[in-house]
Amino acid sequence: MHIDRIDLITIRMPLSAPFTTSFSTQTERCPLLVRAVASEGGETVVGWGECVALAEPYYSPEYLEGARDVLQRFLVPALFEWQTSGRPVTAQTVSAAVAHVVGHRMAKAGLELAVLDAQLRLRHTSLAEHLGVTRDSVPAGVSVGIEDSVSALLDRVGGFIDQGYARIKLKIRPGWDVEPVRAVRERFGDLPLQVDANTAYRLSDVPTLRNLDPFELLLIEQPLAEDDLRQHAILAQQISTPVCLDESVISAQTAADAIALGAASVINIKPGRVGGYLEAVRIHDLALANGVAVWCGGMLETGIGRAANAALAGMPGFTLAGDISASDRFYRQDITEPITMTDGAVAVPRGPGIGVEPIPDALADSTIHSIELTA
Ligand code: NPG
Repeated sequence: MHIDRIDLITIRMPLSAPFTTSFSTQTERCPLLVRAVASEGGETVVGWGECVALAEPYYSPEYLEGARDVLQRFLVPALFEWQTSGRPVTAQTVSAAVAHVVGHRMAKAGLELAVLDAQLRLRHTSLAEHLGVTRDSVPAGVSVGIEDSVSALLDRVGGFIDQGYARIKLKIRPGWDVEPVRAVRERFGDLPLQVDANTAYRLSDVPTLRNLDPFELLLIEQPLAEDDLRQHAILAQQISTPVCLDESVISAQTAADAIALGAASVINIKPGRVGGYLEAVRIHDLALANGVAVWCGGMLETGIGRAANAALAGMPGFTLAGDISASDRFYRQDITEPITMTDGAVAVPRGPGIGVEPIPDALADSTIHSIELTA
């Protein structure tokens, strides 16, 4: 496969409603799409990837403009140089081609997905088939932001339950934890429920976190800081809610450390956070071998990332519902055909590659910045 050209396309998508987490309120999303034009044996295809970095470095050190810069100045040139020196360019070699660039996993993941999508399209294979996925659909979970009041939260949750979501995740932070969880349990009974703190607590908050124990949550996600693996292990001994890691797990290596330390009995796998789908599969395999449950997280992806996540989430270790919701959870208009939910599940895409591509008009309408890089 020869990569002829790579475009870095930044788009702006307003959210249908503000989304508040313990670290910020998002009102719009500006994803960075990676478009790879690739050819082989006289056939030319376009592969798409999505970089999940947020506009600000609040969730992770990476952020939109930094990711675009590192892609433009280092990652894409490194891939072209790798190709020019006669080494094969495949999704499996992207990480080696850019290994000398430290970190920047979200940027690397966007590039790798574009190459992977192109490669699979050239082979007329779907990502699901490539991953050995046999399921037709995956259960759809929904992430519910922090609201201004408990009654507003109950309305939001009620709306998602009416739509058929299979699992609810509540964002929490100090001051917005036990009360909203109790209210949701009292109103809606024993629905599959979990919470996500996005690093907002300290070990000194154990008494508060223990007050969540009676609600029999599926898990508490990333209660403590990203680099507090040892403290998560201590916390896991002190509460009965299973501890799940998100921000802390940036690679198969950190997943292995977390499992060995007892810092996580569940892992949220976000391909973007860990450097791509290939590393995500490694974490899945490692977790499965160690009896650690995994589920697929989300970063408010467009249909591009959402479709690829739906394929990944079909792998056997994904035993918990992921943050794989329909496009209309966040966006009035997606840039692809909308990802939809039926009976609480999202279909595993079966078309070539990731199975979706941007609708040209929708892409053009939302594009705010574009860079063209040629081999
Ligand atoms: O369904 O795509 C989705 C969003 C799921 O809550 C979600 N993501 O920390 O997991 C997270 C969280 C997030 C929100 C991440 C905002 C980044 C920004």
